[in-house]
Amino acid sequence: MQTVPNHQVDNLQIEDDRTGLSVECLKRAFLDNLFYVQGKFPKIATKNDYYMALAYTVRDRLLQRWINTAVIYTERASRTVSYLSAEFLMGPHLGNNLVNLGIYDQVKQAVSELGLDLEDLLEQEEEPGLGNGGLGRLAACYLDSMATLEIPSLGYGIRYEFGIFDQDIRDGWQVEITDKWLHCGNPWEIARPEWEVYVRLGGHTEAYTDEHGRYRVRWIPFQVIKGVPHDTPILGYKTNTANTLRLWTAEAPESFDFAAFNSGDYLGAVQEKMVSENLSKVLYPNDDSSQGKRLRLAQQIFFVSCSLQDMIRIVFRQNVPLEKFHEKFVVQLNDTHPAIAVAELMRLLIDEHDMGWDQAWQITQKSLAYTNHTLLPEALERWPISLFRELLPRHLEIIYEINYHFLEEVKAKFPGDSDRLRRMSLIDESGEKYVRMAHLACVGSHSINGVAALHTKLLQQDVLRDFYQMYPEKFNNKTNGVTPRRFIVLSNPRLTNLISSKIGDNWIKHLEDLKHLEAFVDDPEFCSQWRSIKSAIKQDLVAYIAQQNGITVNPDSIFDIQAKRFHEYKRQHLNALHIITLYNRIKANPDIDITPRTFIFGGKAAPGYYMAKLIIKLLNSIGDVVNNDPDVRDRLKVVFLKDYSVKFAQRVYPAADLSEQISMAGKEASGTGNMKFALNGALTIGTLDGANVEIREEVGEDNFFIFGLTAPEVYALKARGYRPLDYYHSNRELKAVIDRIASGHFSHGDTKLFKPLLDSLLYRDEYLLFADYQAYIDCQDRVSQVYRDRDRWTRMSILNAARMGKFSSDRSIRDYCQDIWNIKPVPIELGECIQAKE
Ligand code: Z57
Repeated sequence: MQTVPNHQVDNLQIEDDRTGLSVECLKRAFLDNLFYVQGKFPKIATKNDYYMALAYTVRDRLLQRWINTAVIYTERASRTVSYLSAEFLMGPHLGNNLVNLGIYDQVKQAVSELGLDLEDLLEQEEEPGLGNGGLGRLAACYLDSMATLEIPSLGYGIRYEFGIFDQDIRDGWQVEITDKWLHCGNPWEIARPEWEVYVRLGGHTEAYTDEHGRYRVRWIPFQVIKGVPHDTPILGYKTNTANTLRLWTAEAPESFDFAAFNSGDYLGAVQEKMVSENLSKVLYPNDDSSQGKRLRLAQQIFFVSCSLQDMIRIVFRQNVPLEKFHEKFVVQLNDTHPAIAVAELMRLLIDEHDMGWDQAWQITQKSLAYTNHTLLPEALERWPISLFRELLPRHLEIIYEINYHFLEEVKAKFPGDSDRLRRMSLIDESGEKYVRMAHLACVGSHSINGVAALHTKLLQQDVLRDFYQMYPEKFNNKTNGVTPRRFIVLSNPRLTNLISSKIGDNWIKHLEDLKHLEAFVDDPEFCSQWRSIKSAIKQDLVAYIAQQNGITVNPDSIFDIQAKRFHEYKRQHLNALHIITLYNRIKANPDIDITPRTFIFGGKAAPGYYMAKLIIKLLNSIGDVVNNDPDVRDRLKVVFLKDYSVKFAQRVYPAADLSEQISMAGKEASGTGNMKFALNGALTIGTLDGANVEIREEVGEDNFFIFGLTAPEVYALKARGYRPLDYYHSNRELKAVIDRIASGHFSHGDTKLFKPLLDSLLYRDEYLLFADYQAYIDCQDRVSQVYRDRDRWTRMSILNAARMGKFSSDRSIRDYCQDIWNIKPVPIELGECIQAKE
């Protein structure tokens, strides 16, 4: 191991020390950071010290780009996207920044010359799990693409102290453990206390007349919370752009403490501080469902108000008149979680900046745009009026006034249609009164988009039908996409190198170029390289599973993977029915010729979602029996990989042969895991749901395993009256599967354990597992057949990857820029405006 180099004998400039990209320079900077930041030298440094030293070395190389970007945006007062999201599921930063800076190989060499392994150091990073699943990860992919396309943008959200819980599996059950992602410090963020803002909560309002004789409202809050921004640079791929992710932490304002301190109530002041800090304490762990908790509403107004105030500060600093707010910023609302922005922007413009209602309303509508991510009724946010009044009395008044004007508009367009008024009102008055956040978002925005073609169509026909009839011009589709930088270049270097060796590396920024791979689909040499890469990656996962789960897996078996949040509509239990079907076939005929399969599951269940947790228990219980039954002879293995995360996902996607996308049609808004699997050469078995429809269109129906009812067929069946018991009685294999579970075969004879799950299937089956069962089994039998034809499978795998160009998040962001944001790239030149040294 080398020692710290002597600075005197080296003639590097300080700038080079902080920005240089040569291996020599990187080594020096690394040791320098180890010494001066971590206070360690190689002999006593831990792995984490090395990780931190490397992270700071990389951060130093980002800062010049970051500062340059900020200066140029400020000088030009560039039009900017504000992406408001309660979740940003970023994944580890280090590897991604190495890829985007284009210094992965140099750094690998630099650390290896110091006797270290880069993969080892990357493994050290605790990822910021500040999101639940698809919605939060989409926000992260979009930040990557905006930076890569040189689009000025700010991501705004909450810096949760505890992100999504860590998942452990004990006795087959999910157990939640608090996520302490900050406990070793976070080298990627910089706190900006100088830009703190204050957010009010509770209290009451008072009307008064101002000096111009105008009616005004004063809000006397019960509580004030301070928001402190923490900034993380978001680097584009091989550009000089470094945008910002700005996350807010909640603190108690000092002035409040002081009052209490002076009165001698020191502990009371500390108490107050703790109450305030609660606001950014923890991420709500529900994906696709809303709980209606008070603290959650407080989190929403907190980050929305902080962010809008921050934007107004920027507008003033850049000498843009507030009347032109909508020219400087476009604010994209990631679902309804930030929909309170409609009322908050109105309040800021009217109450705090003296603007009139009509002008404020124009600016608000022109600035805001709303993305819907769900068709599930339980995910549509509604807040009880009583809670709203208690926490946000002024916002409730504003919402009532918006509603008044809005309903007048509806009356004018649809005279005499009182039922329509009742359906469209911002207030649900059918029982206890609620504020409907999706309605607020629709009314207050100039654009409403769904996240896949089918989803947008269903929004227009069903969930938001009245709004589509009222404002057809606001509706548009923006099919989701994923970033190829993280989800193939970083996570699958072997495939990346093979692809680039054939078609160059333009595809990394222009994913449609992957289509040039089609020219090699009949090249036996290429096909065999493709196959051996997949096989090597599967081998890596085999080793991981052996070490993690103690299960021996056959690397030649089909790696059949379902990795996503647990939810009944996603139907992980349909997958379970297939496993048991194969198991029953083996039990009935142990010598049956079966294509070996490894069923791999990953994903978390919301802690309060009993049925989802029971499904996890079922999968683990099936694994315990199937994996150890001598009759099975290792032809089937069931593996539950605990604590699925972005970091882990990067390992899983490249290893898949088969991607399970089997939601009930009409329920999955888009899905994005489906895209990541296919991009890495997995074939999909899926329903015609969400973006599956478009993936199949792109890869060709011969290269996609489709099954099951379509969305219209689902509605028709439910309308006719669906009777799951009929399927149970008439389908011999299905009955045997259900009876096998009911018999206690997977629960040590306990016939009660899975009864709630079985009852819900037999007597309700809301997500039509029984109706789709036979089609699914038949389709899986076809998969097993095709897999036996190695060459055919490889060909299909290559064509899948080659035809995924559409699903780059770069394409999605270009579409947002064109149709909604009206924003053009602002290229950043390095060097001229800011030097690292005076
Ligand atoms: C979430 O992850 C999604 C929707 C929601 O309403 C909430 Br809350 C969380 C997901 C959808 O379920 C996926 O289908 C979609 O691909 C993803 O959002 C990104 O749009």
